[in-house]
Amino acid sequence: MKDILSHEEIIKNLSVSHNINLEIFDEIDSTNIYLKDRAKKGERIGTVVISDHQTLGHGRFDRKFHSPKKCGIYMSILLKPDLPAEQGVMLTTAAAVAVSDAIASLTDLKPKIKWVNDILINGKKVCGILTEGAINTKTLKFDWAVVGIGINVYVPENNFEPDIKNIATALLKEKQENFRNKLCAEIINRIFSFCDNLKNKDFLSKYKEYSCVLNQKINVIKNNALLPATALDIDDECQLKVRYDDGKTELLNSGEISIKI
Ligand code: BT5
Repeated sequence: MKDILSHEEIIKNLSVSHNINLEIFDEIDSTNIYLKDRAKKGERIGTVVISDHQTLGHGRFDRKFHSPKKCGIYMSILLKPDLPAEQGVMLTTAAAVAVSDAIASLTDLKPKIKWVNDILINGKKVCGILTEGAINTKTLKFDWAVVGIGINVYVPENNFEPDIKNIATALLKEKQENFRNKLCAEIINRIFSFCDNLKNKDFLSKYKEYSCVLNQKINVIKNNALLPATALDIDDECQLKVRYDDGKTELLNSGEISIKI
């Protein structure tokens, strides 16, 4: 069975009314790098870039995102969200719900979201999301934003690289014809529909339902220190409210903090 990324198959499954400009690559350095560069040169909003392989896939803080050939989906979407810059995390949140809903619609899996940008299956990471953008200095809103999504669909032939072998997983054991095309389309449909209504934050309640950190003991990683805490809530700005073991509470902003469950 083959699962080949196909422009035609993805377009066939799109239901969004937006005029999407879809580009597919066999190989690229990074779909985010490419699309950010294009955005700076005036690429039109609604462009979606998908690659079968990335040589320089990256995550937050320039961490590597492994993107082996024919095993995953490495996708970037160019958007112009009507949001103040400080609410950029809303895009990552909406994308996480879109990917989780899309996975749940095509499989029997139960995706969980680890605040703020990881999607897990059975406690292991199957997807990471990275939002990058340019802010207009007059309006302090986004001129554009690129939402980058990396998903492990199949386990690589020689397994995951040693550094992620114990923390990564994939959606499927066996190849399924057109699965990646269908999943891409399901994600694109949902992201564009959430982005049309970002202000009413409909996706936030779903985000909480998918969350695997709420009411759990976690470790907050701050300035290289591990601080034990309990995750209490996710507020309307998608900040994580935690209570440390000494009783103090804090609202965490995704920019600076990582957590371990
Ligand atoms: C992320 O960063 O997880 C965001 C990843 C975004 C990747 C997409 S792919 C399309 C677009 N183009 C890009 O260049 N990027 C975006 P972060 O939360 O910083 O997590 C990075 C960490 O995840 C690494 O340090 C590893 O521990 C782990 N990791 C790396 N590759 C992985 C993989 N394939 N599966 C699971 N975990 C991985």
